Amino acid sequence: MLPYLCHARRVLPCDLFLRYYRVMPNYIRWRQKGATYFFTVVTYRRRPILVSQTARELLRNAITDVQRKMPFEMPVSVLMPDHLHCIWTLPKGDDKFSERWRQIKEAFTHKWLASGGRDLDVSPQRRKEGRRGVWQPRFWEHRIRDEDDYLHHRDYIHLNPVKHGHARNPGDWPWSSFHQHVSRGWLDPNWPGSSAVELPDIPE
Ligand code: NI
Repeated sequence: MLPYLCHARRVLPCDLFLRYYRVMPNYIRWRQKGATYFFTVVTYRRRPILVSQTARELLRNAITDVQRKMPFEMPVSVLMPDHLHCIWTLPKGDDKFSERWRQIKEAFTHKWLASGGRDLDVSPQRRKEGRRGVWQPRFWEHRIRDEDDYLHHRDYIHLNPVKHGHARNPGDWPWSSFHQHVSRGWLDPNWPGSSAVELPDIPE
């Protein structure tokens, strides 16, 4: 996709170079803190419960509560009705993303059920372990390798509402970090327009 910085000065046209610079400092800033990961987290049996106002508030609160106890940054995210994709950067030397997700899912489930949300049946064994039918167990995780990998996953996330048929353009879907990236000048409001975007191969 975009060449590395040392090549950029020589070969890139001016506007591309500027666009490149607008993206880069943030990736470098996040990378210096610790490892960066891409995640996909899915609801139990893909029930489309996540974009109701209640669910959105509960999920946001669950994430910020966990962030307060165990900090991480979430520079890119998108909420779909039955799953979410996001990128996290953890503090240096910290790889406890599973514990963070466990707490986020647990807090959401607890509040969701308390607010009248329904769960689905799980097996008696699962129920004995305290599982409820709200989230699919586990999650998809990928460690971001470099700048290109970061940009591919960022683009994948912002294009997800289009990919799943919920929106014609990334800007049409409200629950996406695309809007923040536009307001900070990192992305054009009409992105991707007619330009081809290289996306990673991700199952969800
Ligand atoms: Ni998706």
